[in-house]
Amino acid sequence: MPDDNVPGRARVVDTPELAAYYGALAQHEAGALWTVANDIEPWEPKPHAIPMLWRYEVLRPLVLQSLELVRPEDAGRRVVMLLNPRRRNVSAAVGWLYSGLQVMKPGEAASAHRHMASALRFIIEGSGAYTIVDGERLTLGANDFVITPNGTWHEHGNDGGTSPCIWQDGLDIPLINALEANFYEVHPDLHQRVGRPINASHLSYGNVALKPLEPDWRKPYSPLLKFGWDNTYDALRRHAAATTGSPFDGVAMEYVNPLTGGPVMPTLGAQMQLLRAGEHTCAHRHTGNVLYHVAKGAGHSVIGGQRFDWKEHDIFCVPSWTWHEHANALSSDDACLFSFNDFPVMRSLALYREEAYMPNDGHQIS
Ligand code: 1HN
Repeated sequence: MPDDNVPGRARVVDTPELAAYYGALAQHEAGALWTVANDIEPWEPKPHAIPMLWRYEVLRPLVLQSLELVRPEDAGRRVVMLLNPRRRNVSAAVGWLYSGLQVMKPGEAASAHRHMASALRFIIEGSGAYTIVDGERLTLGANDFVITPNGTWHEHGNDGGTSPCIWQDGLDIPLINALEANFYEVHPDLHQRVGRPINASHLSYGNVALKPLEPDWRKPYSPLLKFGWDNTYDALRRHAAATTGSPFDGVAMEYVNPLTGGPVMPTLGAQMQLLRAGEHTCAHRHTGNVLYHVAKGAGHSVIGGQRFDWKEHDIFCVPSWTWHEHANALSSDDACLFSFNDFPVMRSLALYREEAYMPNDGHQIS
């Protein structure tokens, strides 16, 4: 809707007197609200980020090239970031979410650090990858999902593998920086002492619908740090046998804190969704930003009216309040989309809103 001539919206016409007045205010670090009111109060969210698709077949060779160019000891982390044209200044892939592809050679290990940003990783390829989070060593395979909540010591390595391992990192670092709340520390010994059994959180908390009677947990994030692909895919297929799923998301499940049923971390949520053979969802939009990773299969999504064709390990984003729908191209197999989002922030600030696309039977393009 145009801003001009709408009662209740700013529509002050410039005059020489007003120009002089604005100049006088500016001299005292003050300004007239009505000159910016319509920009800072848009009718609805106007995301800076644009819908994007990052193709794995294009990025993979570039990620591998970095193995010969920098060492983790020098670079800290050997990562190729995903950038969005109008979010480059804050290193965000979409909204206030950062993402990148990290690579490690067999035998490499990066030192431990901690920060106030929360992080997650989705493993793409390679065997022998591990991450140590607060003294717990987690072994990682393809399509496993692991969290590094804010404030936890963490370090990664690749041992036993014969090929480089590559994973996608996701962090809320642009948000934490925008809130001016970030702290960063290098571990005093450079590496942690592993003080719990390997995969301990998975052993105690990774059991479907069974939780310890006396949980030893009082932290604001999930005690379960790793969510394996086998369990996840199995859960989706079982759920698919019991439901038609959501018209917008197919058969979708959220990775949760098993003690609360809430999101895995205070600022970041994550999901895996299954699109049945040939399924094409209806479009909707919601506040909150999402980065998708194609865990399995091939298809396309229509995001803000634009079609993006994807296949395994491609990554794409849906900016806040942007119409989106997904289609599985395969007529004989399901497709799975991993995604992470800032919904926990939207929900805890009471900002979450959702709307269905009504025209054209719910599809943006025919
Ligand atoms: C970080 O801690 C990691 O631990 C990866 O692997 C990427 C990007 C920004 C800030 C911290 C890691 C990161 C990061």
